[in-house]
Amino acid sequence: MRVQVAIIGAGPAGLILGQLLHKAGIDAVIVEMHSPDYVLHRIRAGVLEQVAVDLLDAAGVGARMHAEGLVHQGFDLLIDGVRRRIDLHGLTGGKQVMVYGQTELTKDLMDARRSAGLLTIYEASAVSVHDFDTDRPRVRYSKGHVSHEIECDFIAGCDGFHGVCRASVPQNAISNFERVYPFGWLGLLADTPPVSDELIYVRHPRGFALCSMRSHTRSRYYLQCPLTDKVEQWSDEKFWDELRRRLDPQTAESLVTGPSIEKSIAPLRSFVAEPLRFGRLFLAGDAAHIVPPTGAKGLNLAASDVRYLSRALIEFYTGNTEGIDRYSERCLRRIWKAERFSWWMTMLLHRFPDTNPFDQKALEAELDYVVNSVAGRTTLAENYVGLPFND
Ligand code: RFL
Ligand code: PHB
Repeated sequence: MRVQVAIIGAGPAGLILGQLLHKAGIDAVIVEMHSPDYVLHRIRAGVLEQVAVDLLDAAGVGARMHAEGLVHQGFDLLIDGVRRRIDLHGLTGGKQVMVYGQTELTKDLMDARRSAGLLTIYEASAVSVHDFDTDRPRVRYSKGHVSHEIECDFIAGCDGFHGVCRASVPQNAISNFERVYPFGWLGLLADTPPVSDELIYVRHPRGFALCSMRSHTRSRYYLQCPLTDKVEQWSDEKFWDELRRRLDPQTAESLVTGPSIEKSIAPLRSFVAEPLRFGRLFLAGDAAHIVPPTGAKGLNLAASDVRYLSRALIEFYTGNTEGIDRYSERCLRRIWKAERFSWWMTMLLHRFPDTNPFDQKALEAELDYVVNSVAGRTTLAENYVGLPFND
């Protein structure tokens, strides 16, 4: 098979890129190791920045998101038992975010791909990338014990943190920057009405908690937990009890509990690989960087990478190589700001087992400043809704 662009991975990055390229008349195939069902049922992100919403509109997949997504103009911080609203809309000159589950977004993108008759090869095994230092890169994979080869102009590595693309780059050509956190997030999804109309980020001596949602009837909650915890140790009852303990009495009182639909533990990590381009191989999304979910930036960064990448590839086919030459630098400027913000939110709101008492006091003072100064709240708000593009 020969295509212009071979995309590895059918997560949000790969699917959005596929849609944007299709709109521009560029021929692309997606190669994904898992089944459509598996990809559709990974419960992950919930908050989209305006730039991600705009991109999904540009890709022609925004209709259901606008009909069913929830526009949020603020969120609450619950610190030392006191709830304080961060007025995103007021602090940023009218910006807001969209609460719409990654599963729904993935479904919309898959449906659009299917109805346009675009090829996605699911359940591909032994995927490998070759010759990306030439202008004839290749992708090999097996399906049903038969080996296949795709010849292309470019490979887009949208295959997530554990993917094959970043791992195929020569070690001496790439630098990795990483920080791992000594805790995870235990997430629970339930068909119960959300405890509040807006998200609540909770800092508590027992650990961080987050009250989020997917709709008016479906809630998503998270608890900071030790990395050694196993999901099986957390009955639904234990989860709800612990969440109530981390909330203020009034919020705890209004919490509606019910059986979980899903429960999982995710470790927290900050990671950036540099650069993002290796000849004709480009990394995008979680393949290139990971943020702890505290700032709700992972999916949004994946969207902003593929915005740059789609534009770069479209420009290339009109004879201009500036976009592909500057892809890495443009993405990294935005990535590092989101990395900094996600790290900062994580430091401020979580309980670190080994923080010394001075650092602890300094963090508390910083949080006090952020919440009680307009400048502090504005910094938080403008990063949360998403920084503007610099191009
Ligand atoms: P994905 O979604 O991991 O997709 C990569 C795809 O590549 C496939 N793959 C391969 N395919 C072929 N060959 C191989 N060798 C392959 N190896 C892997 C995989 O099967 C998969 O289908 O990466 P992508 O597209 O870059 O998207 C990134 C986002 O999924 C991720 O950043 C977000 O979910 C992060 N995130 C959040 N982001 C937000 O913007 N807002 C949020 O509110 C938010 N909340 C979250 C989150 C992530 C979480 N977890 C579970 C880490 C909450 C949580 C709990
Ligand atoms: C979610 O709803 O899954 C969610 C929301 C906000 C975050 C992280 C996760 O910061």
